[in-house]
Amino acid sequence: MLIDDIKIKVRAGHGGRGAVAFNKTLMSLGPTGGNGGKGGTIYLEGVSDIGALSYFRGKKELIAEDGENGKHQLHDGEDGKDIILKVPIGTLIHNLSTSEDSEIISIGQQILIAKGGRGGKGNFKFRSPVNTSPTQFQGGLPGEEFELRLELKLIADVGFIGLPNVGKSSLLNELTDAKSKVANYPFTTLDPNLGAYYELVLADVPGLIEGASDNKGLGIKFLRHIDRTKTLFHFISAESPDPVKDYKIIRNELSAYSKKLLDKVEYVFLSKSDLLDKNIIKRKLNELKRIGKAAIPISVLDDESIKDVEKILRDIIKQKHQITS
Ligand SMILES: Nc1nc2c(ncn2[C@@H]2O[C@H](COP(=O)(O)OP(=O)(O)OP(=O)(O)O)[C@@H](O)[C@H]2O)c(=O)[nH]1
Ligand SMILES: [Mg+2]
Repeated sequence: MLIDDIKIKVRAGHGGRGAVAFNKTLMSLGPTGGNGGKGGTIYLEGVSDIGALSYFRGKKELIAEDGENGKHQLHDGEDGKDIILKVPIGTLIHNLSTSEDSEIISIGQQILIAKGGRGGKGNFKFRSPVNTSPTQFQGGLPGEEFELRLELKLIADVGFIGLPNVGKSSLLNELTDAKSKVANYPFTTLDPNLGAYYELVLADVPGLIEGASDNKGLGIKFLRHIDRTKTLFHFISAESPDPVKDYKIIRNELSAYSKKLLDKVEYVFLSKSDLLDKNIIKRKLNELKRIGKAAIPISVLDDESIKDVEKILRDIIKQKHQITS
């Protein structure tokens, strides 16, 4: 199971205490207490592995090392080791303690999430002409401590949606190196799958059914992964007795998750078009046309139709460049 929503506690290291110590040689009785070390800081770092949040499963609290206390002879305590936690790109970090949100969007990007406490000053730092034998020292400061919710929202360009068993995974496998499981029964895909078509990331989302928003089937939690895609590929099987009804079922479920999903650019595909007679395909396309949807017939067994899809993908790539240039 893809872990895409998890709560954890993080606690950065506490700073070490400053030392109180004095030089023992007779000629100089000055203070020699060293400073405490800094507590370890906790960072999150972006990685490409979308399964990286599984590391956090069963872990309640992640604690960085404390700084060492200061020592005599002006030796400072060692700093506590930092912790760098890997999270998939597309992870939203909700700090439940401060209500602040941040986000990891690129590989290698690091975000500081809990700062280690500063180490305290040793008595050496308190010396002065009027206080040549100071006994003061500072304690270390506590490390920051937060409760976090890590929520993965995949960063994909195109989201594949539709009822189960309509050929979403088959097309993903056809277009990319992905090896999404394909089988002739509903709910073959249990977790979102990603594939790369040149620079585009395509996301195959588990099938939706009527009532998914009331937790029927696999529910609609996966729709978080198309929250941020610009474009949707909406698959309707040519085998469906009522393509318009299928279309509306999916749109209703999208709307129940978030109205914003309805505003995305949408391509409607009448999939598995090889299975039916041309005239029947035409009739089904017309039914969709009557509700204003110009569907495109596709089949993974027909090279021409795959080329049609690739043309759409190339256009999306072009548009992406226009936006960024
Ligand atoms: N004839 C034909 N069969 C297809 C085509 N595309 C997919 N199939 C078959 O349809 C069945 C379902 O395909 P999948 O790709 O697993 O469908 P899905 O939409 O990912 O299904 P879920 O993961 O359950 O939501 C499999 O048996 C595929 O071999 C097609 O273009 N033509
Ligand atoms: Mg599938």
